[in-house]
Amino acid sequence: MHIDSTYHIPISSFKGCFFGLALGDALCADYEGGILERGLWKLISRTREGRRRYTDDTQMSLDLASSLLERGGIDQDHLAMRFATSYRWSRGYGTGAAKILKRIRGGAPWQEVNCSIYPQGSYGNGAAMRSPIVALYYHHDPEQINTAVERVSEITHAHPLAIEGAKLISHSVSIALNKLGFEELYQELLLLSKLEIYQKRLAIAKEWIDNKEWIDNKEEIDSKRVVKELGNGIAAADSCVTAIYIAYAFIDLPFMDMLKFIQKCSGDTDTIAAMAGAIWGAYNGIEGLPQEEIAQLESTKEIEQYAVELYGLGV
Ligand code: AR6
Ligand code: MG
Repeated sequence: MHIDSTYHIPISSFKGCFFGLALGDALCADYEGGILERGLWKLISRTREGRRRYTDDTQMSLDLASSLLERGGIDQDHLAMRFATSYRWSRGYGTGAAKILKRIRGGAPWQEVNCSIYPQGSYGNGAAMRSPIVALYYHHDPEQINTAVERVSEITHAHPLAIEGAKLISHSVSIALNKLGFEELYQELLLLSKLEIYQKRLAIAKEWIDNKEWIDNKEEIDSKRVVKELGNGIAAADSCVTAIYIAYAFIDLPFMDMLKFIQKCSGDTDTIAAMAGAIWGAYNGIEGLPQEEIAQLESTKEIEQYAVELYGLGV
């Protein structure tokens, strides 16, 4: 990555990334899936203290941050057990991921269960949604990101599509932390991307960002077109490029406008918003996020503390 070594990443970018992820997740969870899922989430979307609850995206990101900090790096067995002990059905985990985590909690080694539901492992976006934390941990040494993402992902998501999606998201966060634009991001992701579906979708995103028609003409971005060409599903291939595109399309616009657009796209709204939120927050810093919404979120002290500790590693 061609990073300007004179640029000093502020702590605000770390907080922005972690809070952007959690806010995107919590504020878009109401909009995920069909009527039943939305109805159920409305019932449990607040904690007893009235705080806004987040879902598995933020939970796994907190688990990853705590394990990395505690172990001083990636300890896959420790991380697998941390993911498994935090598992609660009420956080809305994917069905395959839920089964894997329950088996790990029951004592099965992660290496034996990560391909027990699907022979090649899960291609869901569950690895990508936590991958921003890898970028924060390795911000002083981005060359480590690819291998680190592979090791963090394969515990629950061994499929190449899930791993490549997670790498794209992690590198996007890294680029955004360094305040670089979409052109630099695209060049970086192009070098990294091996699978055709990602290459195709990245090229579409690039064309749309280059054209910027919706801004010049004051037109809205067409959500139907985004869904049709980039996807809005739970598969990593149907959501990672979508999140990257949306984050950069809205990079100079308000965070809540971005979330409203993601809600309009429907589908896996919370995870697309978590990934886009992490990228947007890394670029714009915590000052850009709606403070009144942060004040209502659960576990804000924990998120803040992890962001500060992750930042401290590179200073
Ligand atoms: N073959 C067929 N279907 C698959 C495969 C595969 N190899 N991999 C995944 N699926 P999962 P996640 C389908 O369970 O990625 C939550 O809301 C299958 O239908 O690994 O951790 C999160 O917040 C499976 O149930 O979950 C995310 O938004 C589904 O993809 C989302 O769910 C999800 O894979 C995915 O979370
Ligand atoms: Mg989700």
